Amino acid sequence: MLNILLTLGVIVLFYAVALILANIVERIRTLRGEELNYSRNNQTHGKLFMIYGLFFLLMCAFSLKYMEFAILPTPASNWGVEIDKLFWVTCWITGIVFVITHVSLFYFVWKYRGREDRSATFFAHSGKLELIWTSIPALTMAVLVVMGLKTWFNVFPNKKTLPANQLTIEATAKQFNWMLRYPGPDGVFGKRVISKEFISADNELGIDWTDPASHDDFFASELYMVKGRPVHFNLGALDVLHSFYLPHFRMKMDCVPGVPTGIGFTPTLTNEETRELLKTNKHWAAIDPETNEPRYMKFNYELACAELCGKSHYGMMMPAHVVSQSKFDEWMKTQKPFYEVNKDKIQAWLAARNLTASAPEVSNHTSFNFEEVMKMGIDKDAVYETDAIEFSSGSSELNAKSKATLDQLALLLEKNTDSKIALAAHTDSDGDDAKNLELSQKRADACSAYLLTKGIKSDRIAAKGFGETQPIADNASKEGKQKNRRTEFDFN
Ligand SMILES: [Cu+2]
Repeated sequence: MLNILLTLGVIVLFYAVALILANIVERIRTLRGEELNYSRNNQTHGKLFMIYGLFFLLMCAFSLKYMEFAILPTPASNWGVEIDKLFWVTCWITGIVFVITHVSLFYFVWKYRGREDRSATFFAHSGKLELIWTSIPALTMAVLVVMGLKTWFNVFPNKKTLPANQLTIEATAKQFNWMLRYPGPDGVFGKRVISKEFISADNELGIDWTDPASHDDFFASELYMVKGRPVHFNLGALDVLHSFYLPHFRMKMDCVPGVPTGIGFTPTLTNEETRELLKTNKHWAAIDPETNEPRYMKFNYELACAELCGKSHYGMMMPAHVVSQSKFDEWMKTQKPFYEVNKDKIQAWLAARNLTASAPEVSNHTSFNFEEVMKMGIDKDAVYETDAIEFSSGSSELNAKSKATLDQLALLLEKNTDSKIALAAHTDSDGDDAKNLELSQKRADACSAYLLTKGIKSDRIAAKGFGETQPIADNASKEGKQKNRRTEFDFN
């Protein structure tokens, strides 16, 4: 700080001395009776101006290079890549215009300086000139706007169908933190009731504890997402405007009290991968005196609030992590459902209102976990569900992930030679009933055909499509639909 003040002081003094010297020279000339030579003066000033212009442009280039480390690293989301492309196209266009206009500005000051032997041309109007300086910026703007709109429609698609394996997280902002609610293992959020009855200091979101889906919902103190798995945030705010901001993913959306908003993307880089990228960044590669390690070792993504929402606005920072599905599952296991932690309080609250928390339905449906089944053996009473056998909309073609799951089933059948498998494919209620039935049959058949290629005898496989006839959740909600699109199998 002192250094900067000293440097500034020296510059000011230097300027003052130059001014005084110039004044003295001028006075001496007047005393000597020399006439002021405006032409020569203007020429000197014009040249000085050009030198200054060059210095200015060089300083711009230098500061750009000097501050390069502060530019955000490679975007960690699919849309981030597109948004960065737009950003850089805009920077290049404006940068080129900046250089052209500034070079011309400083050059013209010298070229058109006042000279005694020439006078300025005057014209009031030129249609051609106006056409040029209107159409070029208009065209450039049109190109930028069209490119921007294209990206916008990608980021906010008007699509009803969601990716089958999408992770949905609810983020509610308040002064001054984020409440991140995960739907728990069932993938369904407990309902919320916005009424005085339900909302209290203990239940700020007004979660309806009579809804069994709420019993496994948990609040996370740090944001966890899965690499390569689409994530969607349902956004809200309790008090004032906030803004959900994930700079490393180039994602930002307002949180408005009373108006639900949302944003979604697919994380593409784990924290570990971004740390790797930051190794070459001079700020992040520098040793942190507190830990004696390079700073990048401690790097995490950030969730921040981008709306100046009050005096502790800056405190709305939360670490964010992108991890593999297996690490995410491990983390999920460490999270305690809010209902479990506060069971006594909630039970008392329910009892005071003569309400009961309806018990989760007893079901023999269980989600398929290959390692577990390998270890524990096949449960012949259970119906296994999996979303790892997935098909793109309207298709019955197996992708690599689905084949990998079927490979696991083939292994289990090889191991349990006395078992048979019954495969059942289900769809949600979107589209024509008969077509859904036909499609689900084709999908079940595709699974069975694949198992045949793995050497499983056809008399051990049964495959049936049920279309939309056997929903296990409400088709009115996206989450419900996602649960209904499933493949089930049981061993007998
Ligand atoms: Cu805020």
